Amino acid sequence: MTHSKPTVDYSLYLVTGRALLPAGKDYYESLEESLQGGVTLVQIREKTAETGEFLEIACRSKEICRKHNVPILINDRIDIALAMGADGVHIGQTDMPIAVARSLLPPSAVIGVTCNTPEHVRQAVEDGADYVGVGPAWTTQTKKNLNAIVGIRGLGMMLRELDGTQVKAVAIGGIKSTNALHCLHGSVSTTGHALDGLAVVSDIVASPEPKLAAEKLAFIVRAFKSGP
Ligand code: TZP
Ligand code: MG
Repeated sequence: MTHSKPTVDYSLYLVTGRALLPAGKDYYESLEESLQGGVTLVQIREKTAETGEFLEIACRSKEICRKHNVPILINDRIDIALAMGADGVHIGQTDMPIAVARSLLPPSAVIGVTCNTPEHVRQAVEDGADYVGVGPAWTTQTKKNLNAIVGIRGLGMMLRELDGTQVKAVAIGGIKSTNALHCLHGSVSTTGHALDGLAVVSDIVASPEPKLAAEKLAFIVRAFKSGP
């Protein structure tokens, strides 16, 4: 891992999901095209791969991300992140506690946490998370055992907990180019604290044209950030 924290642009955060690839679409080709389309951060999320396969996927994905100067995070598996020199990890509420992950990872590691309630966010801030993934904004088939949908208002309530902190936030769950702007505008109008980006799986990964799918989403986030 590198020594200083990488500069992270959370605008368009691709979370991978191999099972969602269209028939015949190669995983690495899809990743490459997504990055060409403007993905700014990547998380490798592997729920079914054995350790060796996960490591291989993470290593090859890292090469592709490095070419685009985009940081790569690993879902849950601190050992994989350490083994292949990821930029950090994303951990869930039932995974390893942040403090333990921090103690194992280099100081440069970016650590993100899934949060479903304002209490989760408060705890993540206290525990020193770099960012929180708030949601699920909408329902989705992508994640098994999905937590209760929080909706736009729920996102806003979680974002409020970040006032006065440096902790960043991305929304996740059912986000598509058709509702992305609503997600960004709706959540900021609830409490006045804006999202830093959107985390997306199926709208990019399941697309036969991931570059185009990413371009659409990246355009929306840029438009939101550049103001009215
Ligand atoms: N965590 C909460 S919802 C979700 C994860 C990993 C899946 C989001 O996938 P999609 O396809 O963008 O709805
Ligand atoms: Mg997890």
